[in-house]
Amino acid sequence: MSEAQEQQELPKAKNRVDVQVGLVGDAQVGKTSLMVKYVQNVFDEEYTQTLGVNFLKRKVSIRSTDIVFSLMDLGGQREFINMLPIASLGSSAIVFLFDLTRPETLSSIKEWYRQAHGLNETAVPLLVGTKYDLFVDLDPEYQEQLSRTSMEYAQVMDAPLIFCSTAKSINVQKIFKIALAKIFKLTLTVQEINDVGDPLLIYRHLGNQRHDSDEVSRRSSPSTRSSTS
Ligand SMILES: Nc1nc2c(ncn2[C@@H]2O[C@H](COP(=O)(O)OP(=O)(O)OP(=O)(O)O)[C@@H](O)[C@H]2O)c(=O)[nH]1
Ligand SMILES: [Mg+2]
Repeated sequence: MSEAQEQQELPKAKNRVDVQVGLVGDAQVGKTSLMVKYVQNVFDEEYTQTLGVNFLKRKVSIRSTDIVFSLMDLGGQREFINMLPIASLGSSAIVFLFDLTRPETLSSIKEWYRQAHGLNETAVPLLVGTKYDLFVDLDPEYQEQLSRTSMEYAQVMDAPLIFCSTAKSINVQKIFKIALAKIFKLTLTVQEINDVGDPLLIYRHLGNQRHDSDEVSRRSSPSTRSSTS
């Protein structure tokens, strides 16, 4: 059989792109919960501290491309900071998480960003506020203040800002859709949410200033208009 015939008879192989995403932030903000929800669609109310780095994979298909996400979840206790390179180096996006009910976890983002961005300047940063289901019951003035401060942080980091609830499945899938769109510089049709008090989803003018040197951005250009779930 000639080579041309052989190629015709084999099923067409899908393109495969590997994308590593790091998850960082203080202890108990909900990094592991978010990753497990995204990969296994399960939520556990009980807290199990992450010792070192957790790692899960999920495949999503966009048109003829399989995107294989490798999610690297770093334990938030200070003692694991020496493992930050595992979550940062090689990541195309780094998700910085804080707990919407604990403002001090947002303040900590400065230090997480300084260190992770220092290790990997080309990774797309995303700023994610967790536990929106609890936040929405707090004092409206607090909600307003925290939302405004988060927006300022997102602006400085040039990072999309997303409020989510893993417990109530709010904006979980969208975090990773936005990460993918920013990594591959794709147009995204997800509706933005800008009103204070709502689960914010702001990405259009944020997270676009990454250098072009990241190799994944040259490897494929699937469209996120088709479903990624
Ligand atoms: N109500 C509510 N609780 C949540 C949510 N996400 C996580 N939690 C809870 O918050 C606690 C901490 O969640 P984890 O995912 O273990 O936090 P973590 O950031 O991985 O913590 P470390 O591993 O110590 O860094 C657990 O009890 C979760 O059930 C959420 O969206 N809503
Ligand atoms: Mg954890």
